[in-house]
Amino acid sequence: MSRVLSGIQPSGVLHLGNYLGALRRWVQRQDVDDAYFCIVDLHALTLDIEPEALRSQTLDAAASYLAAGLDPDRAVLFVQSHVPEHTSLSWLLECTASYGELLRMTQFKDKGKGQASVRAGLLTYPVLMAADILVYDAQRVPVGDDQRQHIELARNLAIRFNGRYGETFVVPAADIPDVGARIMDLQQPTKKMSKSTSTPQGLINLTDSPDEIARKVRRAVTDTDNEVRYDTEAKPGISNLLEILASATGAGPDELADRFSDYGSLKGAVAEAVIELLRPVRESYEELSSDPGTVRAALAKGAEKAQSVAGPVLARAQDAVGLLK
Ligand code: ATP
Ligand code: LTN
Repeated sequence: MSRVLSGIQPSGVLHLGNYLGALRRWVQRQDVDDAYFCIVDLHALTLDIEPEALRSQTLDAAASYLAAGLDPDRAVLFVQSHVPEHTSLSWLLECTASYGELLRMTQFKDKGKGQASVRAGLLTYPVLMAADILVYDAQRVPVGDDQRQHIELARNLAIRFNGRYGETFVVPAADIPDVGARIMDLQQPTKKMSKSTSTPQGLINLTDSPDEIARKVRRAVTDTDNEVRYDTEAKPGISNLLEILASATGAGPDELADRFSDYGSLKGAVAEAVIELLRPVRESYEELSSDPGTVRAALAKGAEKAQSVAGPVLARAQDAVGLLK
């Protein structure tokens, strides 16, 4: 069994990209791997967020985890801030990372752009992410394509720390799917679908009704030549729809392109596939959102288990750098 860890920020309602790039694959992992999945609430503080929104979105994200099929008896489900070992380790890793390498992170450049004041946490965010991973000795990290650079940093920090202080950390590897790793915004198909930057029309949320899904897909931005072809450079909107359909059905995007002769029929098929894919998730989410006790109980159990693993790893790292016991 290999140890896997991943997380999603409670920065908004979870969307189709989170589901296809992360959640759905986590569910497949929980029986074959020793799986740890957290809600990374501390990461959501890197951008401005109302305290009440953070609290409720954290609980909602946990309900989405369960609704997607994660099972607290088969995977460890928890909230990042409930396990303070993450932030303790993060400091040791901040003293391992260099300022220059953090400045080079593309997500820092993108999210910091245009802001009058950039939080220091936005710069050190990938170090906290490295701590999330390393504090569980995780071997694999199932994520979408946008996290590739962050996982590379986690690897580099583990290798550098091990080189300086002796073998301490497992060096993790990214696990990125071939299809569905980068679902694009329906209104701006050259940008990824994102909780914090997409407009409501550009996003398909896990909580959207079938009608909302159909409307958003129908209005998705395409191009004017009406030829269904998978070409992400020349036809980003159509390619995104093909990618979504491929991810939902298991067929390849090129093969699917041959089956449609116009945009209308492609959009109809995409809407139907997404509605059916998300139907059980939304129904289960609705039940769970009226039952916060079940969600909180799952998180409490997860935090206890997570801490029992993270504690000894943190102690190992503290000992390695020379903190007095
Ligand atoms: P934010 O906008 O707050 O950064 P996000 O929507 O980009 O949020 P994250 O919480 O950063 O989502 O990511 C959680 C997981 O979902 C990560 O594994 C990430 O790679 C994956 N993911 C996010 N957006 C997409 C997408 N558009 N396509 C595929 N995977 C995605
Ligand atoms: N940075 C990630 C979220 C994240 C994460 C992690 C993912 C925080 N810690 C640990 C995998 C493993 C993001 O913005 N998607």
